[in-house]
Amino acid sequence: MTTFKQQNVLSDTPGMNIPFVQEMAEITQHMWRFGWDERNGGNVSCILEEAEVAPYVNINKVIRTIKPAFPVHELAGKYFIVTGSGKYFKNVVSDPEANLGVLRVSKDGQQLELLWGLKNGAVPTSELPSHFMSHIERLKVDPDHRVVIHNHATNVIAMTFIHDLNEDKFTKTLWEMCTECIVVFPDGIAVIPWMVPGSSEIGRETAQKMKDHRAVVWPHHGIFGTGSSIDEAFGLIETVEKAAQIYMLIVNQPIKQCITDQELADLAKAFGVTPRPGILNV
Ligand code: 2HA
Ligand code: ZN
Repeated sequence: MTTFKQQNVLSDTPGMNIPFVQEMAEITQHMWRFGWDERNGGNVSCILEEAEVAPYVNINKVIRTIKPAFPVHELAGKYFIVTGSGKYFKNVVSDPEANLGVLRVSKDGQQLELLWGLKNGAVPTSELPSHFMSHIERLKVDPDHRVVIHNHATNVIAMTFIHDLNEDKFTKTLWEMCTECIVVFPDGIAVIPWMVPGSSEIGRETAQKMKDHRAVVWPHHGIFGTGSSIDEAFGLIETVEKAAQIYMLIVNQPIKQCITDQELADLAKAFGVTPRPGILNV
């Protein structure tokens, strides 16, 4: 009975009839419940097709324009749903229109055209430079790419205090923590130096890594994960975080056995994936 009532409340909430709004509301709620998005931590952006936006949002009515930190010619004409700056993931589900926005990059790449949401003058996530630059690089290597998720995955952050930040070593440790890791991220995990968040510099550094990785760790801050869908990007982060959690559980314990490099290589072969070269000693 309670569940039925709750569902009714949700579907009556403005925006929750829109499939891509509902998906964003659900994923931000999951991340908040995992403890990865305290306060206003984390941000999500997802590329939308005009054909999926048009049935729900008047694409000919620009509510207002917002100036991006830099012109984004590469994304001209593309539609996005994004989380808002300073907004709490906890609150998206009860008021998507205040916490999310649907935007189109103008034809000349100089403006963001707000089409839905970001009520009361809200603006897109402070990490939009990193998101946009990452979208640009991922689209070059993966035409199916659509989603960038940033969050403060707890054990990933913890691991950046005690583990070598060399990305091959970081990747190798994660691969060793759970059998499925090398299958989920054979391309490995990139790590950048600590930098000031929200800046174009951290955006450039992150995007540079996105040329050949789908996940980038920001030491002592969190992780960026990308994918062809919210499920893919979220699943990638979830898998990295799970491996980091195992690492944090075992790091101070005497290790009796582990997965060998040969076993990791056999695993990759069995699942038809190619591990990033130079990491396994086989
Ligand atoms: O504001 O996570 O990196 C949200 C953040 C900044
Ligand atoms: Zn952050």
